[in-house]
Amino acid sequence: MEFPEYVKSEKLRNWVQEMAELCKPDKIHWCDGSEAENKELCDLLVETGTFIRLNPEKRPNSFLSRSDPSDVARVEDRTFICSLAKNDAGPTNNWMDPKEMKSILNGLFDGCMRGRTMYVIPFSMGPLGSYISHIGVELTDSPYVVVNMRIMTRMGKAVFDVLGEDGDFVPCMHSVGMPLEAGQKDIPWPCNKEHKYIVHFPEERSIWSYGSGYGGNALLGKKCFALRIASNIARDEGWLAEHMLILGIESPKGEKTYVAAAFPSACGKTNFAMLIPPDNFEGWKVTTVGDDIAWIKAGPDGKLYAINPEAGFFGVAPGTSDKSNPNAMKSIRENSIFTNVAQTPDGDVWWEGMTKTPPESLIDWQGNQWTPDSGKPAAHPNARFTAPITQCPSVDSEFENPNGVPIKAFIFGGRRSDVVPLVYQAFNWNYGVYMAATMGSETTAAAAGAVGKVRRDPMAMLPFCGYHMADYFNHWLQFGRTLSNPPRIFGVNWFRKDKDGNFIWPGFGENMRVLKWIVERANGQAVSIESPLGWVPRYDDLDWRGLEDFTRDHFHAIMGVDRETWKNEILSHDELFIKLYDRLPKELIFIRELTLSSLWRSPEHWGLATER
Ligand code: TSX
Ligand code: MN
Repeated sequence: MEFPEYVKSEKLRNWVQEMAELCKPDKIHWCDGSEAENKELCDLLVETGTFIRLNPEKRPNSFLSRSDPSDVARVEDRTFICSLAKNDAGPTNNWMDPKEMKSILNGLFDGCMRGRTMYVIPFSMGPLGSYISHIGVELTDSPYVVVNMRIMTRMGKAVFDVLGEDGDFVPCMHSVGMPLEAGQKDIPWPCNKEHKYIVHFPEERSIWSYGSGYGGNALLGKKCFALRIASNIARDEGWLAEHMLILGIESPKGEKTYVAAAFPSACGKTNFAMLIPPDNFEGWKVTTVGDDIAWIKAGPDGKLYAINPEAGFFGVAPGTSDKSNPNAMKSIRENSIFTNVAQTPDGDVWWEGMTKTPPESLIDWQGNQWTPDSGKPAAHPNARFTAPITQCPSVDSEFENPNGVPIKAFIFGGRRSDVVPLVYQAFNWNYGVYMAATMGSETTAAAAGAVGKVRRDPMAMLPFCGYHMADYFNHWLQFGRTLSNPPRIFGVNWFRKDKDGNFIWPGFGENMRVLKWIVERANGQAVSIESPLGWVPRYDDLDWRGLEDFTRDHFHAIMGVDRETWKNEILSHDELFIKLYDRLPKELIFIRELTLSSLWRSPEHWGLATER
């Protein structure tokens, strides 16, 4: 087998050779990440029908892709953590014995790339050469994956220089699981309808994915590496790999503060990462470091520093509009890939929520003619855009800084129509970990199952933690003990409703008012009072310029902490705790008891508490 001379790593050479012998591709293509290579692959994808070139006048250098209707989302029930010991994966992950799984995978991958090209994708998660970054190499038979990985990661030849002769990398095996027999014609979206496996070997730090070409199942740098495998590395090495956006807030005085925030799905995480402050907030600016994943390490000065391991957005398209997120709309004006959105007659894209009135006719995500009275969505609810972060108007100046950005606060938030107040600050790190561990979100129509039921999603990591969730809580607690000045931890809820079922809080850009208080609290500037849940602002502690309609009564409706309701909320935390009982840190049990005991302080008396 021939190797490019710039590939010096024996470990990499041996692995590629071994995998090629297993998968038996017709050809091997070493990706260099160049413009020319990308053009060639996009042309190829257009030729084979995987890509439709969008109107270059409307959407330059952009493409539409329609997946197989059976391959439209991450497959959680086919996702496995194959640790040596079953209980190291914990009760919230699927597990299989690694030996048994390897034998299944060896069977499936044997000859799986016949008739296809195997692409070798070298990529860095995080700025090239940063002490926080890690390298991966994905082998795939999908050129769609290659061009998406080029946007989502730092991909290309330069990665081999960082890897050198004996650098470490995470091997990521991927196949769509549809070999081409001699003479068999390829189809636009090859995948395997019978067998899908998204497999992680945490001790070996490797990933095997079979049967799907979609999103997190196939772009292995994202959820598989940057969260499931990285969470294992982070636990062993004493840092954090989190499902968090990172944003910067600049005050009129030019002070810059960075925060990281975790939200479960359907809470508008990408919108928050690209927030535009209201007009009255002159001089305040929000900048975007990342919208999905944060890798966070203590720096030499004892502060926490975060990088975004990704280089692109893989965002949910439906609901994204010039109203909900102008920065996202500008990020996808060109050089973008759209998957499972609808196509307009003039060769552009459309999805539900992009405009108030839908176009009169469209081609829907399955390639069929569509009109507004078709009675079904034109875009798949999980349709996505892939776009480079650097195209975002609010991209932070330090996005490429290999040292990361200093994190002053963590924010956790779910979608709760009741119970949880607009904003509150944990008393200390351990209380914050409790708040984050018990975070819940109400299911929306977009997710499977009953609508409006609270689902616990600790730190928004339930589908992404690559080991026992209780060990993960313990890692958070232990991590806090190592910090002399840990970031402050906040809870938020944009989704509280009144008795008539209307959202009380206007949300979106107005969230800047909450963010401002959070930043000032984290910097020791704003005051608050004590509530049973933590420190909370009074009405006058928030900046209401331009939102005078939002009265004290509204504020009390959205900040209220009803004793009975909260008692039931805390009792309901048991369900999660019992599930994790065998490794649950005792701190969380104690804090649960202490919070229950504090609820007996009357809300009427909070206002008398001393400002702090
Ligand atoms: O993203 C959202 N954010 C965060 C923005 C920075 N969404 C969309 C969630 C679905 C992904 C929100 N939806 C937010 C929010 O803060 N708040 C709401 C609820 C809401 C919806 C509509 C209105 C107000 C609140 N008002 C009108 O439609 C006029
Ligand atoms: Mn995510």
